Amino acid sequence: EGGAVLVPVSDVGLGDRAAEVLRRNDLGSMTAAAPRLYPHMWSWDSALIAVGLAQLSVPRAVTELRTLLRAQWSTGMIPHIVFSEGDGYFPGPERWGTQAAAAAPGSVRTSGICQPPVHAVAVRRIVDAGRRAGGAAREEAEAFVRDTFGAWLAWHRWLATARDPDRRGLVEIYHGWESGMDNSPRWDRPYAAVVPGAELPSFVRTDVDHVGDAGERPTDAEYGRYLWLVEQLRRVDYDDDAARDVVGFRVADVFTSAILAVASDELAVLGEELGAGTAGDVAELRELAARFRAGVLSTVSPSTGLARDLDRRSGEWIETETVAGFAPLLCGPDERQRELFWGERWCGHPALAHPLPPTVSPSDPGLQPRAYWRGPVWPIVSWLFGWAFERQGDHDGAGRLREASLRQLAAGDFGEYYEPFTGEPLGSLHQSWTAAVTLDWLA
Ligand code: 9YW
Repeated sequence: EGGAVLVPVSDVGLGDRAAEVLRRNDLGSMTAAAPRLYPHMWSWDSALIAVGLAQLSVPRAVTELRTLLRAQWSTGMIPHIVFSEGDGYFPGPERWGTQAAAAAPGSVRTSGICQPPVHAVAVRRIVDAGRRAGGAAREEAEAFVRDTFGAWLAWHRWLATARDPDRRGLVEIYHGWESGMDNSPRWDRPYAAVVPGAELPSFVRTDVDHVGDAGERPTDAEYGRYLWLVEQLRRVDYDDDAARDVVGFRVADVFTSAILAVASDELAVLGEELGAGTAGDVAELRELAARFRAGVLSTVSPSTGLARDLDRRSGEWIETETVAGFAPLLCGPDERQRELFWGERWCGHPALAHPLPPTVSPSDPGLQPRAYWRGPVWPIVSWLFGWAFERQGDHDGAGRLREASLRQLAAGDFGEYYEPFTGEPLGSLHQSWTAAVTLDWLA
């Protein structure tokens, strides 16, 4: 990134450094997910970034989410990337070709897929921060909810219809990118069935130029499949019904489903508190919360106690032991899962640098400690569980995750992800959402 070098950690506190990262990545009305690797706005990043911004400036946090909503499709979908003027990221807007999609917005360039719906969690945080600050901040936060309640509701409705046509209470995804956990071993089997056609236009990756070691990123073969799915969706102009028939990857994602459940509850409470939406809207959100929570619970493996994704194309359960297996714990209290979470197959594993959930169980020999979603600890994942624990009244659990995370983050690099056994920051440094959740933990 341009500009001066960040001041050493000894000179200023961790919170000041985190705020500085968000300031530097600020593009005006959106925040780049990372200075070089990700020069655009990502959907679930922007929500978590708003959680951090709310601690610095409620109006700036509101602006972040208003920018995201300007990119919402007429179907209700919130796209996973809103492109800035910046370049250096592939696939960019030309490759996505979403201008041909009937539902895409006219004035903003976006991708054509989505990401987990954590946004209502951020809206709640913004309202709470506004109320603490009082005065104009409170008014702005509350007005924001009244203005945008319908847009968030449309987003949840779209997920519950276009992506759960059989009403199983599980959100289907058409691309690993939609899960936010791009190359998680959860997706290995479904991706094995994705065979890029000869018609796949050639491509040059740029992501590997921005990290020290390409081994921390997905492989070229993985990228070929990612782009083939984009190609399949593009050919049907991202039409929801057509996409379902043509796309080579269709998986019911249990983690996204848990987020939809808990975020629907949050949105219902906000609607009620602020008199936004009708009583019917609030009741509908509560129904969604119940339906998706039941869907999540229906996937739990009796033998491992972990929730599973379902490959809709092969009909098979996905049994890999990843952090997504704790989806039930994210959307409600669950004693058996809580024990597993702190137990020695997970956060209590003796070899971990910090008692935090890695993306793959440290007892699984397949864990790759430096490889993206195949083993490293992602601070935002720890934050989501801490937030959920707090919400469930488990202050002890939330406090443990907060303390361990702040120790992991103390050097002030704000890594995209961390090596679980050494605590080394990996991927992009000065990652916006890592800085943002740090600010929330410090508040
Ligand atoms: C990519 C921005 C995004 C996150 C995803 C993460 C990564 C982008 O970065 O994906 O091109 O690989 O997997 O969850 O939103 O931080």
